[in-house]
Amino acid sequence: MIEQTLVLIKPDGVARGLVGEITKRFEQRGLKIVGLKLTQINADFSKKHYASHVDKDFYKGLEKYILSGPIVAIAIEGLHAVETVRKIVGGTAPKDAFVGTIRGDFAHVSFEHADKEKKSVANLIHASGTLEEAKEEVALWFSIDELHSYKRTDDDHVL
Ligand code: FUP
Repeated sequence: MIEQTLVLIKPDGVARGLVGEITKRFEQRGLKIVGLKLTQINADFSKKHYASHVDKDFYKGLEKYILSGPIVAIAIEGLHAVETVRKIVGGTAPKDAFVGTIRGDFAHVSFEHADKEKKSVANLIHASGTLEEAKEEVALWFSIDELHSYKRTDDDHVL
């Protein structure tokens, strides 16, 4: 039941100075950061990460958005981590994301508005959607020696 999943704080989250606030939300829930880095990706890497979206109409805008600045990549570990992280992140379109989620608390843009502006929806975060995707994405973004195993002092209380 202990899973690892990938979170990306997208360029808008980094540019808005939300790295600490966003990271805090995973840590306070008892989830463990096992990998962390600030990185700027290129178009080839974006196409690997978004392989399932490359042929979609919105991909061009999505690539422009994801290449627009540095990204914080975080590998997160915990019980049911994939599902728990997605709940903390909230729905894809910030307009519809529940208040209390990251997207619901720090953004409100809709797909309609983004489409009209010919932009990608700036939704702050990426989080793996399934366990299979999480395994692939953690392996894409982190090498083995960038992932760390350690005990958190509150593990005995949280787990
Ligand atoms: P999510 O799993 O919530 O990250 O969302 P998806 O994998 O479905 O989409 C990836 C990104 O593409 C989203 F973060 C926003 C963008 N997107 C659009 O801009 N327009 C769309 O119609 C669908 C997705």
